[in-house]
Amino acid sequence: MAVTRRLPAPCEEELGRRYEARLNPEDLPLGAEALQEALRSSDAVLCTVTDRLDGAVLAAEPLRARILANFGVGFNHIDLDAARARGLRVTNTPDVLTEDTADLAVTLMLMVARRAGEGERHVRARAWSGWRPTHMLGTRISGKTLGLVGFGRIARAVARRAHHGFGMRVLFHDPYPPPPEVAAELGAELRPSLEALLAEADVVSLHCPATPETRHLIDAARLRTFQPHALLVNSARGDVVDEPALAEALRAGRLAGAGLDVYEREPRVTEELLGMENVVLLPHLGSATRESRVAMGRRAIANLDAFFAGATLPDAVA
Ligand code: 8YV
Repeated sequence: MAVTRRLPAPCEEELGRRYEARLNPEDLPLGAEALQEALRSSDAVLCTVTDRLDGAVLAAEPLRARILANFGVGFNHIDLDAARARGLRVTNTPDVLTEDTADLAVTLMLMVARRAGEGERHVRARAWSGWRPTHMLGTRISGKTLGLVGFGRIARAVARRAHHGFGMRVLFHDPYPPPPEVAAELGAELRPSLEALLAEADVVSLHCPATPETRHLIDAARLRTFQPHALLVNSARGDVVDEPALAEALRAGRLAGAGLDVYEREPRVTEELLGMENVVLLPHLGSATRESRVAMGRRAIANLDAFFAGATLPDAVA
């Protein structure tokens, strides 16, 4: 079994006990050649978001691997059609990271609204001259309107926090909405059109998967429908936002700020975004708690165990 990145120690220990695991102690991301070598020499590959498993990589010959157990819920870095065509099963790790990723989305929302990144930089630069009534005024979050794009597990966990914790009005848009009672329990109202949701929200938080349909869902035209005081939070995937269009909209004052955990070309962050005080930039930390990361490893191992036992895969995506 090839494990493409370092995992939390309890997961590597568990893998070592049960499998002949080839670990990556240097923890450098694998390029196309190294991924192909893993596919040629291992029965299983435990991969992550930094592995670009596209059609060309999955064309590796002779292919020994039979399963890609992804460490993470998102799998847009894996070409599922190519995997299926090569007889590869693919699994992910849903549920175990939901609460922590929702917390991170709320962290971004609060940081942008209350100018927390800017304030921290100010103090660390030793520029703070003292309290004053007009210093670094942000925006109140309590009671405002939150628009959720996508209403899956993580969005619902954000809705719960926003509605029950901050008394926010919660709107959502999802092409596959849940039964009305699920939304009602979270105080969330469906908006059948994305544009209507964007126009009404004080904060827009993205929670849709990255698919060909959602690529640049937030583009220049849709950014024009935001209210000028609105904030955008992205803890989903960078591809969902047209990054240059976002920078342009921020520069033009068509929205007031953004909190980003994910980017179009990770780990690259554009100079333009890096230079903006009203943008909070985090390094893809959504699920980065010890608890989530250990649970994600265990979930990936549970899928591998099921595969090699010939049992039904708990989290099959292909
Ligand atoms: C992971 C994530 O850290 O699960 C996901 O989809 O974005 C993050 O929680 C990352 O994908 C690890 O592969």
